[in-house]
Amino acid sequence: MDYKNVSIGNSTLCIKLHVNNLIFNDAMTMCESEKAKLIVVTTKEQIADLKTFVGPYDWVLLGMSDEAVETHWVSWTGEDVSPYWNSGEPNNMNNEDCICVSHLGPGLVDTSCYGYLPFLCHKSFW
Ligand SMILES: [Ca+2]
Ligand SMILES: [Ca+2]
Repeated sequence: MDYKNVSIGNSTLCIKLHVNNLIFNDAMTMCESEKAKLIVVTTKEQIADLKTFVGPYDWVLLGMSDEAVETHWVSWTGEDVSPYWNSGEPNNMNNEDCICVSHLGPGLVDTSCYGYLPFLCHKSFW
């Protein structure tokens, strides 16, 4: 799969799903090698569209973390974010500091930054 323009929430984003699983830091490096970044989505509507796009792939990594300050979620640009979470999340189980979409519910879940997962790159003009 290559980059495609996909309707996500109110925007059209140029995105690509990688299914060669990587940990968070390596996923970001892979996106950067394609002049992209891990995607940042936070609203229920954006998340619903993203789930449709990833189809059967689950636990897909996004570009946000609370690694620097626990419970303070920021995007890779350093911007504060308030993601729409699944019920019971984020639960920081075993120190989960990254975020993925999961088909378990309508929102996002926190997950380990060291798990090997599929991930979504977003190409834009930064
Ligand atoms: Ca955490
Ligand atoms: Ca969690």
